[in-house]
Amino acid sequence: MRARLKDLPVLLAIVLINLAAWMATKLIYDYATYSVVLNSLERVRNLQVQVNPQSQVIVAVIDTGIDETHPELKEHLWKNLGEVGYDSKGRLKSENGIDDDGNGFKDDVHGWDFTSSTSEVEDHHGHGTHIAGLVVGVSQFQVQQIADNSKIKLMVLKYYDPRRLNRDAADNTAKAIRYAVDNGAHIINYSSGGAEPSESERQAILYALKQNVLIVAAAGNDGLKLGTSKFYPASYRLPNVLSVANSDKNFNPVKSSNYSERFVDVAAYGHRLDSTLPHGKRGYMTGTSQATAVVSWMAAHLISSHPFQGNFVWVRNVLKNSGRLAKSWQGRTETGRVALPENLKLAIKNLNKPQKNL
Ligand SMILES: [Ca+2]
Ligand SMILES: [Ca+2]
Repeated sequence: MRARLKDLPVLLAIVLINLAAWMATKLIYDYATYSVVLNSLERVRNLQVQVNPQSQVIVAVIDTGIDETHPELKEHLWKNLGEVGYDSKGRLKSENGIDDDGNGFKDDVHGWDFTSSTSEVEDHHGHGTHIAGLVVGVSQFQVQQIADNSKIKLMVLKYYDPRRLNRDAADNTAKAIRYAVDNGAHIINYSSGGAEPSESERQAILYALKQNVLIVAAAGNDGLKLGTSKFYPASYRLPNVLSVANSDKNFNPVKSSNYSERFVDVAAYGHRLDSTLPHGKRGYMTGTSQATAVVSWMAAHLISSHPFQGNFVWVRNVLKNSGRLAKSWQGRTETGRVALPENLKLAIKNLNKPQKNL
């Protein structure tokens, strides 16, 4: 039935009421949408401020390789997930001779040997296996302070093999640093160095700096003051290199350790430390190499125990400044401190306390 003319005001009223109802609904809906967006933004903002502690911390150990079968180390080996499991032809990705994850390296499950350009990372020296043990906290004094080291994973990068001399070690180091950065290492442990600078090594460290990766490096074992004497990478004095001197457990400098108020950041225990050795053994070694590995272990715990700021500067500063002040180290490192796990634990506890709004 068609509407008559006299019904027009009623019809108009109905239309107006419906229009008002639609607008009100839209406004409510828009406000609800707006609230959802606001809440989402707030959540994202909070996430940016509070990144959860890492479920695992990957430390790239640039050294002489590792005993992959050592009972104290095998559970700590980093796994490149793109090179495990089976390929489409049913072959093991770890052994098929194919670069399954396309990172430029074939079958690199635990890391890479830059001396032979293969994924074979066996340690024919012993140094790398000892350092790897300290990075995952196997030494007696480490276990006494922090027993659970299960979150620390080792990316094994071999830059030196005593069976292959005349290879450019610094060039291998540079390649290893780039591999570590590209494949997700949080920290790079470099318990080595040399008196000559290398432009390729320096460029690789700058590459790590851009990607926020910390390099913990040895101060060297010449018993010299760094300055006129050089030991690289410490002597590059780059902001993402934390250089470490060797202290005995009475907080005295070990005579063989290099030192400098300007080129060495901090000291750590590195004197007669027990750790893993090839063929499933254990043994003692001394040096700034060992002290460096202890600091990398502490850096890994810091990253795994506290909402990570994603910034090497923060990690470096906490490690440098939370150590114990020691008179015998005044003027011998920048901080005059010895980095100790007990002090780091205290620092983490304070960092994790709820912050009051000022
Ligand atoms: Ca690969
Ligand atoms: Ca493969």
